[in-house]
Amino acid sequence: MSRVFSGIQPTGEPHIGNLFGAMFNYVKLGEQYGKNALYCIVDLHAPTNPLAYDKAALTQRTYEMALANLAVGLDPEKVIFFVQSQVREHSELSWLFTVQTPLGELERMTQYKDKADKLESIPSGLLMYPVLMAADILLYKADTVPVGEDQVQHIELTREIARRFNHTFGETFPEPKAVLTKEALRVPGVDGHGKMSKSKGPSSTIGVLEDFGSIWQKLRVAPTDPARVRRTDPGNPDICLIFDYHKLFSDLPTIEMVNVECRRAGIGCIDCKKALLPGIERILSPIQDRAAELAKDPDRVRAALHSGAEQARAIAAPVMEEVRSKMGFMPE
Ligand code: AQP
Repeated sequence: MSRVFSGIQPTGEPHIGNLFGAMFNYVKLGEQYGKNALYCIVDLHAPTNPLAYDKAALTQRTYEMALANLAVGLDPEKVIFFVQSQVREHSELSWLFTVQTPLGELERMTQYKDKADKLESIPSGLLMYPVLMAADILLYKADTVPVGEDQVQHIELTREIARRFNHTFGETFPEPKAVLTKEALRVPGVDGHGKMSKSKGPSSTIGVLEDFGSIWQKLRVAPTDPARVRRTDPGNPDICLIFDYHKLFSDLPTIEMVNVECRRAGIGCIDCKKALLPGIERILSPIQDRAAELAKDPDRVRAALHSGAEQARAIAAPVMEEVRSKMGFMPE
């Protein structure tokens, strides 16, 4: 039996990188897999990065992340949707994997190196992040993980952790594979500095629930092809993040028009950015409307998460029993 697992951190507002890289895929795979699709707001990951963790905001961000996913179309009646910290087994399995994972494998992770570079004091939790992620996935014996390209190295490590456990303690876990959305491998940040990321703050992101006026203010000043100094200079859409966004939001004739006209200086950058707005509104408006509707009844959202945690625990508990027994711990 095949099973899907994926997680999303409540480290800020969900953005269009999350939407195209992961959230749309959650809905699509959820329709196929039903209760064998588990989606989790991975709040235990949030404190691993001190620059992104905010104790006062964590509960609210967790709620907002749930709301956004439901608004995008995740149906908690059909899939299992829950909050990681409400299923204690994630932490337990994470520790049992930690004790088996060589330090060198973790130190090689590029996300760890990028984040550690920005910190004066590095919490060991930042290094252990991919071990917790492996526990998240393997706790449900999931074999299919819809993620953005930034997580592929972590899935490789998860496979390694599963292989090592199976080799030492006997066949237990599948070796999961990443499922990528081809058109949104790595959505660039609107500030032009690397991938769009919640933890970099609102200057990097276009929020799924963001007001269109605010989105336009960000797009208006977003960097484009740096070689295009004057309106009459031809541009190169292949290195322009606005063109990347067109490929996500616009219809084919608009994408084609922008591609051709930019190269022959037939369209200026501001007009090219304005041409993006109808596509953004077409895709985000219905999501924002649904979110406004759901926000009228926050208790319903919380009840859905609570029920999701119970369903997740029902799968996780026997897996933990199996792991404890195979590792030689005294039965309760
Ligand atoms: N820019 C992106 N393009 C495509 N996919 C993306 N994902 C994240 N950013 C992009 C995918 O979204 C899912 C949730 O990942 P996350 O919660 O780690 O998202 P984030 O915005 O990257 O969050 P943070 O807090 O800012 O994390 P860091 O600091 O790790 O970047 C994943 O499937 C991810 O691949």
